[in-house]
Amino acid sequence: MLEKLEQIKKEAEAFVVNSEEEIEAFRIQYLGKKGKMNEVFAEFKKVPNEQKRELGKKINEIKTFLQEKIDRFHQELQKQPEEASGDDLTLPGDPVKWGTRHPLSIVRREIIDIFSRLGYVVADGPEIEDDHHVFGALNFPEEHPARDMQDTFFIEKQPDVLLRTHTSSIQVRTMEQNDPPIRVICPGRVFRNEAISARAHCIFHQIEGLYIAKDVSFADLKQTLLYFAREMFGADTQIRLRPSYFPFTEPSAEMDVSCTICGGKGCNVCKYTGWLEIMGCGMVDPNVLESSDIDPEVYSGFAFGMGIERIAMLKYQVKDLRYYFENDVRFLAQFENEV
Ligand code: 2NL
Repeated sequence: MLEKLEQIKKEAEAFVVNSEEEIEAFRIQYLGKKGKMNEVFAEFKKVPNEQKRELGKKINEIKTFLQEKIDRFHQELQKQPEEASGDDLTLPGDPVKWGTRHPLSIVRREIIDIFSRLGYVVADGPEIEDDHHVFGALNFPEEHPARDMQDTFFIEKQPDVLLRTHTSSIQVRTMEQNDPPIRVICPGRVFRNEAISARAHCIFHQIEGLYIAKDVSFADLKQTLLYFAREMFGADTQIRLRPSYFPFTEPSAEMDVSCTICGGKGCNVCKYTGWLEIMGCGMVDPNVLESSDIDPEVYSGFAFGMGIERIAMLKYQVKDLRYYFENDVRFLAQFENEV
């Protein structure tokens, strides 16, 4: 009998309930008229008198245990719904930390903003191109070294499939699809077969502009670029144009801005020249207009191009191109306060 009582206690200890009905079922099973405790009590009556004292004590102990267990079940059940609604579901969630804009994105957006104030619209094009849009339509001679596997990533030679080496291919597509006046700004990723170092990378970003209309002159080019330089680097910025060469422009020039660090006095950033080279530009070569079916006798235009990495290097004093592509948050997090 003692064993039976121990068994009842063990069973009851392991019992779990989830509702009032289950508590009542528990009570009936153990303390009900036909319950386990009454079975024990019936047997108790037959027990010899000398054992009654000890057994009676045990029976009372288990009864109390069962009753307490039922009381605890009731308490716990009442507590549960309260606990669930104890969380205030209207509280704001844990804040997610915002990422930061990449310096190249910041600078690209700034350049686009400046030119959109002059009426330029953004144009886009494919990164995988053909010889015609990257070289042929841009007056590159047949034997030009850029057309070589050594300088350009070819996916296929015949027919030619290659990664664009400059964003000028976007402008060629724009000229093929639109009649002048054309006023576009073309940002994009470009690819060149170069050994990676602090100053060169096989992937970089350019932004080019193209303006074609009637009577566009070199003076228009110069004033447009002066406006850009002053918006980008500050109202005191000076510019200078040096003669240069590109296959797609004639005449061509490099544009320098007065050093953004020393203001032109000379420092180690401008190598004590007072000037920083920031872009190439020129009047669109008549051959280029003709290739895209634009009559050079009626229309003229200018174009310019710059490397976004270079502008961002000057703006933020980034000393190594590789930082732009490594995704190191210690570098990226420094642009937290930029938009
Ligand atoms: C540079 C120089 C330049 C252009 C890009 C261009 C495009 C067409 C026609 C004529 Cl469709 N020109 N683009 C012109 C001069 C310079 O970029 O140093 N870029 C990083």
